[in-house]
Amino acid sequence: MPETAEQSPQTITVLAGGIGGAKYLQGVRQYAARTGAEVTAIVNTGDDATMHGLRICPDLDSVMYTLGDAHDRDRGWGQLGESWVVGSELKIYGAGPTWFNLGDKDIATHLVRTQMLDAGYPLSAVTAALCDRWQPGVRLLPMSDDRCETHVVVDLPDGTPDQRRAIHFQEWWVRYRADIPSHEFVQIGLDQARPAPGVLDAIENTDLVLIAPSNPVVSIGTIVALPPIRAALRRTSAPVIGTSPLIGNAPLRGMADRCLQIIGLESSARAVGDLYGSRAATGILDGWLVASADRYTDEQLIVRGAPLLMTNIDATEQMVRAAVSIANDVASR
Ligand code: FO1
Repeated sequence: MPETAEQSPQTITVLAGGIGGAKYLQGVRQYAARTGAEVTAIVNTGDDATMHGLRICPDLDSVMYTLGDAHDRDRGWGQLGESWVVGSELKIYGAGPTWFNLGDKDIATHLVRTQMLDAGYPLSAVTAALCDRWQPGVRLLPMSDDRCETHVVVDLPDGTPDQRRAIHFQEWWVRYRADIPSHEFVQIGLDQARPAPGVLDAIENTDLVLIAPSNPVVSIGTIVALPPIRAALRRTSAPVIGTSPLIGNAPLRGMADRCLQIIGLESSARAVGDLYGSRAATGILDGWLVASADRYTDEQLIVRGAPLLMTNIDATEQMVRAAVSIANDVASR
């Protein structure tokens, strides 16, 4: 962190999930454009799935399309001006999963990604190639080039009682809307998954690390579940400042509250702050930006309140500036 407060971070690394993370990165990019900073986004790949033989990376695509200004503003995922011809044909064939909608433009992304992966390119190289077209204006890194999918242990509605099964996160969220008895999240392959090239360097050699207001369990939780990433966050000389994904202790959209409930936590800014933990203890945070209404005090963490509604990019940039201000306080302690 620069020695004087009025200077701003020249390199910023952001841990992010999908839709909320993409909106937050629009604010980080705008802030960085004003200060000349370089931004690297480390994006969750736990939501990734293979459907109809195509490798789909929802969070990487949400970030890429949003920063490429091509995202559908209402749906939150996929592209503007989408058509659904191929998906409809698949449904007529009864080719499952029929509950997962694939847009025609989106299918082109998945075809390019799947072809490159099949040719042996790692996901990080594929992502860089896709970004050549979309020009997101930040460097996009998958958290890992290795598969590390989030599955959910549930009681299936049509199964015999107490017959627990693990289903893919996408089936849990898209097919069942997270509305079935759910017991646990499991990241398949977590122990073998290595951080993608550049990820640890982006955490350890930067002026500032920001944790986006993404789902704390299945997005940020998945990224920091990789032991080398968690260790790098605890080791970096950069301040690590998180922004709460809750307002009034509830998420705007998505299923953060449902996910917190499943791991036995209440839906509150304090519970998420405790989940991430302070670096003064065994966690990853130096500072925690929460919605004004959710403010609380913590002995080991600088907790500040601010408006957290990302109504537009300027509002989001103000959130980023609030996080930078906490980082300056941390650095000058
Ligand atoms: N979300 C849905 O609610 N319904 C869908 O049919 C759906 C399809 C889909 C296809 C590609 C993609 O990248 C994302 C898609 N999503 C869909 C959103 C996705 O489930 C979420 O973006 C994340 O995985 C959770 O944040």
